[in-house]
Amino acid sequence: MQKVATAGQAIVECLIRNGVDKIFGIPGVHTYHLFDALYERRDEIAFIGTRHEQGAAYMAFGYAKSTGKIGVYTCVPGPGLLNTTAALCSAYSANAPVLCLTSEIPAAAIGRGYGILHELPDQLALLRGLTKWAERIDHPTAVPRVFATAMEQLKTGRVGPVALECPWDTLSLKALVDFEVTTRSAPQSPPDPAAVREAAQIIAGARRPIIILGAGALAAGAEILALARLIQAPVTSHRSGRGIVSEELPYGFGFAAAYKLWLKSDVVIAIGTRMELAYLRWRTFPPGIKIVRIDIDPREFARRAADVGIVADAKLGVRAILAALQTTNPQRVARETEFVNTKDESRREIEVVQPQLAYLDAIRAALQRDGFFVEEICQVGFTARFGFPVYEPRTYVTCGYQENLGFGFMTALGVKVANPDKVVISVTGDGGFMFGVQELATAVQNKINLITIVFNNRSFGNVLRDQQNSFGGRLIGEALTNPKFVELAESFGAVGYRADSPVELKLALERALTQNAPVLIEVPSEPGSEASPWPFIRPGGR
Ligand SMILES: Cc1ncc(C[n+]2csc(CCOP(=O)(O)OP(=O)(O)O)c2C)c(N)n1
Ligand SMILES: [Mg+2]
Repeated sequence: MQKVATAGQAIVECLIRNGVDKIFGIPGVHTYHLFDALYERRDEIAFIGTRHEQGAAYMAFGYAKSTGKIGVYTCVPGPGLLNTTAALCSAYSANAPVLCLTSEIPAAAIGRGYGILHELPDQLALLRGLTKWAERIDHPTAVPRVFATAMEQLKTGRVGPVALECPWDTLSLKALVDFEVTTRSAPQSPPDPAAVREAAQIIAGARRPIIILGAGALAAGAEILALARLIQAPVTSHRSGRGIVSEELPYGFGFAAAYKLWLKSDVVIAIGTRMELAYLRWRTFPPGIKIVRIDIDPREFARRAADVGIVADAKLGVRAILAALQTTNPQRVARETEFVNTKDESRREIEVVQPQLAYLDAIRAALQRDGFFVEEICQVGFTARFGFPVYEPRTYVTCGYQENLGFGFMTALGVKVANPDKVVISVTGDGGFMFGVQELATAVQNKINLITIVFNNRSFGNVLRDQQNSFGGRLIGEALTNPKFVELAESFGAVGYRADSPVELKLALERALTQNAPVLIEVPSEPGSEASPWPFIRPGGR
């Protein structure tokens, strides 16, 4: 199809052609022509305005992370863009397909240093440093081609965020645009048969194999479960890979439980993961353990060497291994009872992490198995990583290795927009929640009816504990004076409850689930009153 369009109209046309039906953001003079084009197509693509650009970017992140679909946000260049960078680097660290659409100063002024409204010295370089791929759109006719590459970057190989900037004046430039661009997506190369044979040989010889998953394995759940059954291996994950193999099954392990078997393992099969769990959290490798890795990103094998590295999509890689094992896998002793017992034992051990675990039990009981749980950098969030069982892929939403405080509530809003019929629960500390409190207005205005539980210990609790334990109680920067959260929620037009115990939280959640509005539940506690979850995240000390 050819038609006369501004660059703004061409961008919106390309968004729609690529199945995008939601866009988050804040308008400004540099993006008016993009917004006018969005107005024209408002029946096909819904715009959701936020109260700060970080909210828009986190919402796009939550949308993408919880679905695997492209999450799109738009912002003005310079400060608007800079406001989104923590979310953008989260999308990078959590392998989420987020598309950032921003503008630029007028094309002819770029790089000249006039000091034009929202000018940055080299915005494109900044974008390239924060994303998998970034490009400038120089002319309306270039939009379909640039977009095609952006989509390819978003959908193929290792997933990550992408950014496009289109200068202020270019957005309103009109031209005859041809939208029929053909992309030549490279076909997925099959895994190297020699590497597969070698991997299968190692796995066939393993007596106590273990499987560790990351975000790269999200689409390979059925194959991985088949492999786990065939070789009688426990399956675990640090964050993003949780729920790929349900923790309801004997094979699905939270990492605290998996650690108990890790130390006795002889082969690890790591699929679509950087292996942060083994290298940075557990840090102890069982002597002589063999490492087999499957990863679509060949650079991973340069970072962390493997005995056998298979460059492949997780599904194709595991399928190939399964096929190779058909003839070589030995008769194996069933380990299901051992697995169930190990998990029971681990559950008894983690019971000490109170009151967080009791609150998480109340949440798990209230949340349907396919409901979404969005973690945070807080005491309950840290505990959830090993103490909140996950049953479905993508339902445990994390920010990956950035661990940026405050991501949770805003990300959860995007999760709810993408999954309006599912229950979405955001857990957050008082500190983290206040990073995005203004987006309560966005939730109310757009009827984004999520449930947010604010654990209010009137402090940056993790900092408080660290300063107490490692700095002799020289407390600085940890104490927080907070608003009255229930009244705060109500003043925004949301529903506010308070729960003083796990039993009360359970009741509050039951009420929350019947509300047709965003709900905030405040759970107050004394500063420093939570047991440390860290011994189970990083065994042997921080
Ligand atoms: C963007 C960012 N800033 C600062 C930190 C450092 N940090 C980690 S945990 C934490 C305290 C969190 O406090 P709160 O949200 O109240 O949770 P709590 O630990 O009290 O449960 C801080 C400041 C961080 N991880 N990310
Ligand atoms: Mg706190």
